[in-house]
Amino acid sequence: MTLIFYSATDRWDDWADNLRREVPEIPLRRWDDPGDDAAVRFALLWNPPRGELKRRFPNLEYIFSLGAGVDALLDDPDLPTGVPVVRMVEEALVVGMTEYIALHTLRLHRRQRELEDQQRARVWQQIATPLAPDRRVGLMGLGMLGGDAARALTALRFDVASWTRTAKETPGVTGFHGSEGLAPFLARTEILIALLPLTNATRGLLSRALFAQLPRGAGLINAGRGGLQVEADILAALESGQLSEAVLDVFSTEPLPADNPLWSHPRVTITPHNAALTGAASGAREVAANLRRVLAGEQPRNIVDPAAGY
Ligand code: NDP
Ligand code: OXD
Repeated sequence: MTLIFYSATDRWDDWADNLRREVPEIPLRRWDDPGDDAAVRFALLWNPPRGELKRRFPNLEYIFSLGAGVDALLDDPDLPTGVPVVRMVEEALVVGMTEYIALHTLRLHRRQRELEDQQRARVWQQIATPLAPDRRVGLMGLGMLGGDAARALTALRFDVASWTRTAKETPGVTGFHGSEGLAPFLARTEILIALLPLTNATRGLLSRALFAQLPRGAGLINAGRGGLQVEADILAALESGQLSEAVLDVFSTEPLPADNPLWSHPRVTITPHNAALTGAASGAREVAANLRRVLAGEQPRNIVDPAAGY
C-alpha cells in the first residue's frame, strides 16, 4: 500500500514529515528509492518523467497531483489508463494566488509602473486613476483560485465579471460563460485575469484575436498556464497599444529562456511560476484526507474529469 513521491521542486522532507504525521499507516517512498514497485498504490507527483508510471507501477490506484493544474500529467500519452488523477485543492494555493491577483490588479489599476518610471526620472507628476468601482476587471476561470480572487476583488470594490465554461452565479460578479459569452465579457474588461486550466479548449486563447476584443489599453494578468497565451501576440499587442501592460507568471517554456524578448520588455512583469505554491502542511492534510477516504472505501475528492481536462 505504498505511496510514491516525485517532485523536482517540492521538498520531500517536508512532505514526508507531514504525511507520516497524518497517515502513518501508509508507507512512503521517494521515486528513486529501492523498493517493491508492485506495492505502490498511490503516487503524489509534480511533472514526473513521462511514461514511467505505466512502466513501473502495475497496481497504481490513484495519481495525486502536487499542483492544481494537471495538464502536464494528462499530456503524457503513456499515463496509465483508468487510474484517476486527483488535483491539488488546498488553502496555501488559494491564499497565495489571491495575494498575487490583488497585488497585480491594484498595480495595473493604479498605474504603478508609470509612477515607478517617474521616480527613476525624478519626475513629480500626479497620475489620476478611477476608483475601483469604475474599473472593470474580468476573471477567466472562477474555480478554486478564481473564485477566491473574485471575492477579494469585489471586497476591494472592483466591478468584477467572470467567464467560465458552465454558467455560474456568484454574488457581486457578472457572469458570462461559453463561447457566446466571451465577446461581451471581453468588451467590458479593462484588466483581464486568466486563471484557466490548460485544456484543448483553452490552449492559445490569449491571442491577437482575443486582445482585439478588449478595450484599447487593457491590462493582462496570466497566472493560469503558459499554453493559454501566444507570446508573440502579447508582444505585438503591447507594441500596438492594444495592451498597456502584461503580468505573466507562466510561460510556454519554463524556465523562460534567457533570450526571450518578454524578459526585457518595459511593460511586462515576469514572475517565475510562483503566483501560488502548494503548502506542504496544508497540501499533505488534503492528500491525507483523500487517502483516508480511499482506505475507507470511498472516492477521493477533486478527481479530474479526463474529458474536460481539468
Ligand atoms: P478549477 O478547476 O477549480 O477552475 C477552473 C475554472 O476554469 C472553472 O471556473 C472553469 O469553468 C473554467 N474553465 C475551464 N475550462 C474552460 C473553458 N473552456 N472556457 C471557460 N472557462 C473554463 O481550477 P483552479 O482555480 O484550481 O486553477 C486554475 C488553474 O490555475 C490551474 O489549472 C493551473 O493551471 C493554474 N495554477 C497556477 C498556479 C501558479 O502558481 N501560477 C498555481 C496553481 C494553479 P467551470 O466553473 O464552468 O467549470
Ligand atoms: C500549478 C500549481 O498548478 O503550482 O501551477 O499548483
